[in-house]
Amino acid sequence: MKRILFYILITYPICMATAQFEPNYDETKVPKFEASDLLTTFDGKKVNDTSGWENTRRPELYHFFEEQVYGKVPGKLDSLSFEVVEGSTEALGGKAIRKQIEVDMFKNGKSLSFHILLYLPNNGKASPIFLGYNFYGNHTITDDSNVIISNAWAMDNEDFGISDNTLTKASRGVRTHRWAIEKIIDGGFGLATIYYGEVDPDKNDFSDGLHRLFYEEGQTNPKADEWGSIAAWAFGMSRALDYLETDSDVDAHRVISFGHSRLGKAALWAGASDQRFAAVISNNSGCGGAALSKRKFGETVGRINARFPHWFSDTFTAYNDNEEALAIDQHGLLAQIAPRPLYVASAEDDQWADPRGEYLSAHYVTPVYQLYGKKGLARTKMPQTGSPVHHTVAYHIRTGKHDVTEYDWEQYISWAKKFVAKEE
Ligand code: GTR
Repeated sequence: MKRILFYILITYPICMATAQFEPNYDETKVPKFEASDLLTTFDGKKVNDTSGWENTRRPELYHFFEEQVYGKVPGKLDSLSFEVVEGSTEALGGKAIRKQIEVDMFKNGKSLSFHILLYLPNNGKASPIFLGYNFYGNHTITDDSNVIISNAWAMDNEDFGISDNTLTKASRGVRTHRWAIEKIIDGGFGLATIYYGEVDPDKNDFSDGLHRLFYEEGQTNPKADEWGSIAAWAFGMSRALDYLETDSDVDAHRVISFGHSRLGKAALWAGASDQRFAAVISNNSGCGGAALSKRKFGETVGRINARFPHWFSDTFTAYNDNEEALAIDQHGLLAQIAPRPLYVASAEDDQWADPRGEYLSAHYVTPVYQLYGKKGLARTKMPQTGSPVHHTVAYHIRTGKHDVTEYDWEQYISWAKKFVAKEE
């Protein structure tokens, strides 16, 4: 008896504590909250036109996310250089041009390089581009044996034959299903991709990657309101865009920032912080991406900061289990893309990313697009699975898990043809 009592006394508090930390997947348990009005400034002034949006509200939203969520970039690079290190006009059976570009970033006597893998339609035109990071190296997105294998740190993955944090040819082509290259090229678009680990290795260690270039003498970590990894990845996308602007085979006014999951968060922040991106696609970006934090559905701010302490600025931890204190929710991030085309996509089995929270967030930006006479997602009700809504703001939810599928790409391509590519 005593033993049973002892067991209950010991396990009860543990069970209670875990129960409290179980993710919520029950819509009836979502806290009541009002999403702040995007067209009212933090000090209560109404925004009625595009100049009020561009000169007052959008900058204050940007500064909020910069200071409270992703962190400030502590300055500019000293210099930047590009070199096309490999190329072919006979890629993908002759339908594409391939280029591999080394981008070198210099600051405070230190440097860091990353590689862009670029495929372009072999049609003699300057092409619009999808630009997005990959998780395991440029060589994983295609079977093309000419793709250079990165020597940057990589997450071990037994299924992909990656061990000792080193990429080898064992992982060539393991992620082809996530990149519909042929469809992209046939649709008249180019694809530019970068291994995100070359810009900042995805681990809680600020001694490597981009951050270290910006340190002052003796500094080992970014300051509390400075950038985490997501902002570093976003910065890398902008430097890739710097290169694309120099490439006459690219229509640099039509570069779409694309990303999946954590890299979808980075794609959104890149689009918000760099107005040169023509459009943004968030694929299953979830918490800290498109999803509303105040719903506390699936992944929460506390959870993401505990598991990935290096992704956001330290200031974001003030909202751990305290989402209601956010002056603006993630719809304030999506709104910064306006009036540029924005696509948010979810997957049914990806409840961790809160599909409903992703949809609502995109829905709430509608009034901002209306200021520009553009169409958003007027209905509060989510579209049915497999019934995409394509306006300047677009959304779909598909069947299946957290991933990027052929279906997702088919949607992005047909939407981008209409809203991003140049009319003939
Ligand atoms: C999860 C994380 C998500 C999402 C995802 C991914 O573990 O909780 O926010 O970013 O990783 O990037 O695949």
